[in-house]
Amino acid sequence: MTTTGHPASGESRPKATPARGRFVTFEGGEGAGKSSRVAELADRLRRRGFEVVVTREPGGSPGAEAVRRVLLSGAAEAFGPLAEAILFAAARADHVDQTIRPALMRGAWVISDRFHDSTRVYQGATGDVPADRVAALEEIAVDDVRPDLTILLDVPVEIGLARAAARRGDAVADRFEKEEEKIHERRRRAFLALARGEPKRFVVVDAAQDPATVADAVWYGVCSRLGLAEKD
Ligand code: T5A
Repeated sequence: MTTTGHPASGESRPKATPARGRFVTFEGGEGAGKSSRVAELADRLRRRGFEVVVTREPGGSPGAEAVRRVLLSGAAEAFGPLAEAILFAAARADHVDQTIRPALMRGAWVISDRFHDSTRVYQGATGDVPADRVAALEEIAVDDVRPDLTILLDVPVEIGLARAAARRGDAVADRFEKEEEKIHERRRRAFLALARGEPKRFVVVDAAQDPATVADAVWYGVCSRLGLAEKD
């Protein structure tokens, strides 16, 4: 029996089926508009009467938020991409156990601003952590809690970085934002390759359009893929 509240410690983890809510993740590069679109989608779903849990990565549970601070400050950068990938996985395991799985098991929708595809892209495809290690960490962290739908907000790198810089103002760019433009380009291509590889899970939305148009495209993707009527 679990007494610690941390089943990822090695005890068997409860399964998120069968009375399971819906799990939607948003992915994309810097400044793609994920946080904005997540909030709008949650509002639309709540107006339909659904319980919706909005969360994010890295973070989404007290333990994972503590790891987020370490990762985004750059404090773990010196240990290399594999160590960072392990920290992202540790944060994700806690996030899944403390936040996502309990919500899904009570039938709520969960919308996460980033999830395991970010590790595949940032630490894997463009961080040089071998794919088999990324897959092994993912298996441990995610277990059976896989997204039903992933919205990839695709935006040209220069537009995304300009939006992120405008929003940041005088604050310093974080560990990943500050990297060279060509790395951001590789990340964009890697996300698109993931989407091509799993077309049933992904919906790719052109996020360079105005916010209302992007929000409508997201809503259409969610309704058409997850069986909701588009209009009230
Ligand atoms: N990471 C994360 C990894 O390396 N591995 C992992 O496994 C995980 C989970 C997280 C960082 O960690 C890395 C990836 C990231 O580098 P973060 O602070 O959580 O960092 O930031 P991001 O997820 O990168 O998100 P951003 O803060 O860059 O931006 P969003 O959420 O995509 O965009 P948003 O909604 O904040 O919008 C940015 C600005 O643009 C405007 C908004 O109003 C806002 O000002 N905007 C638009 N403007 C014009 N047209 C539109 N359509 C717009 N949409 C939004």
